[in-house]
Amino acid sequence: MPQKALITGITGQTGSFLAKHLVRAGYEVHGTTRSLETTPWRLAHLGIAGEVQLHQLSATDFREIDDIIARKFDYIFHLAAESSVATSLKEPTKTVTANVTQTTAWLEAVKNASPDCRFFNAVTSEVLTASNRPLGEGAPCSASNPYAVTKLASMNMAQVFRESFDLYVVNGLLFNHESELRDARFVTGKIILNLCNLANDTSAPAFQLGNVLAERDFSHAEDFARGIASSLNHETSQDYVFASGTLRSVKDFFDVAASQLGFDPNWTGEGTDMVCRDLKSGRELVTINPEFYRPIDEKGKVGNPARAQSHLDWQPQITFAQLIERMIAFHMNKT
Ligand code: GDR
Repeated sequence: MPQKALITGITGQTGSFLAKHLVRAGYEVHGTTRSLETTPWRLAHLGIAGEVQLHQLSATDFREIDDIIARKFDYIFHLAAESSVATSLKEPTKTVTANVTQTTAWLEAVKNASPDCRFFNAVTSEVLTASNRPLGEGAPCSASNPYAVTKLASMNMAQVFRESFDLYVVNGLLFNHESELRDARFVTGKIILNLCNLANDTSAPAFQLGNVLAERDFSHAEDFARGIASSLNHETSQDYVFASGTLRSVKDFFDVAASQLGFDPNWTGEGTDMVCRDLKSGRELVTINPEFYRPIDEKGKVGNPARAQSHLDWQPQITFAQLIERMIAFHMNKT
C-alpha cells in the first residue's frame, strides 16, 4: 500500500513542487484547493495534474475538513495560507481566518480523528526577530505585520498540540523560497515578469519597485519541498529552519536577472529617487514607487539550516544564479 499524503494548498508554488516530489517517490497524493474549477496550472506545468486527487476546501469555512480527514492520511502537509505580507496588511481579518483558524481546525481534526497522522505546518522566517547572527530554531520570535502575527500564532498552536496531545507535528520555518512558479505579487516574480517584458519589447516602459535595499535569504522552492517531505520522516518531531544561509538584497536579485537578460544595469540616486538604467541602451528599467514600501520592512535576516542539514541530511542544490536562470527561462518560453 502506498503512503497517503495530503497537501493543503497543493496548487500553490511550494505545494506543487512538494506534490511532484511525493508523486515521484510513490506516495498517493491528495490536495486541497479553494476551487476545483480553476486549472491547477502549476501542477499541469510540472506534469502531475492527473496524478493527484483534489478536494475543495473554502478559505473561510472549514467544516469540510472532517470529511477530508476521514480518508486517513499518513502525512498532512499544511501549506494553505494567505502568504503575502502586502495582502495581509490590506485584509488582516481574512488572514487570521486563513492562517490561524484553519491551522487550528486541521490540528483539532488530526487530534480527534487521526492522531497517528504526521503533520507539517508551514511557518515563516517573518516570525524570527532580526539579529546579526544566522537564525536557527531557538531564535527569539516577534512579528511586525499581520501575516507574521498569524504565522507566529499558528506555530505556537502547533507546538501546543505537539506537546499537549503527543502528536507528531513539525513547524517549518521557511525563509524566502522562490521559483519559476512564483506570481507577481511577490518581488522576485514581479522582477522577472517585468524584465522579460522589457527584454522582449524595446518600447515597454520602466516598471516600479518599492524598497530595493531590503535583504532576504532566497532559495528555490523545489529545494524546500525535499526538506519538507523529509521532516515528517525523522524519528522524533521538532521544528526546522529551511534557508540558504546567504543574504541578498532585492537589488542584487534585480541586477543578476537584468545581467542574465543582457542588460547592463546601473543604479543612480538615493531612496525613492533611485533609478536603474541599462548602460548599453540608456533605457530606464526601473524606478521606485513609495506605494510599494511597507510600513515596517524588517532588516535582513539570514537563516541557519544546521538542524535540517544534520537531522534530515538536507542541502539546497539550486544556486541563486540557477534560481534566476530557471525563472527567466520559464517566462521567456511562455512569451
Ligand atoms: P516577503 O516577500 O514579504 O519576504 O515574504 P515579498 O516578495 O513580498 O517581499 C520581499 C521584499 O521585497 C521588497 N519589495 C517588494 N515586494 C513586493 N511584493 N513588491 C514590490 O514591488 C517590492 N519592492 C520591494 C519588500 O518590501 C520585501 O522586503 C515571502 C513570502 O513567500 C512569505 O509567504 C514567506 O513567508 C516569506 O517570504 C519568508
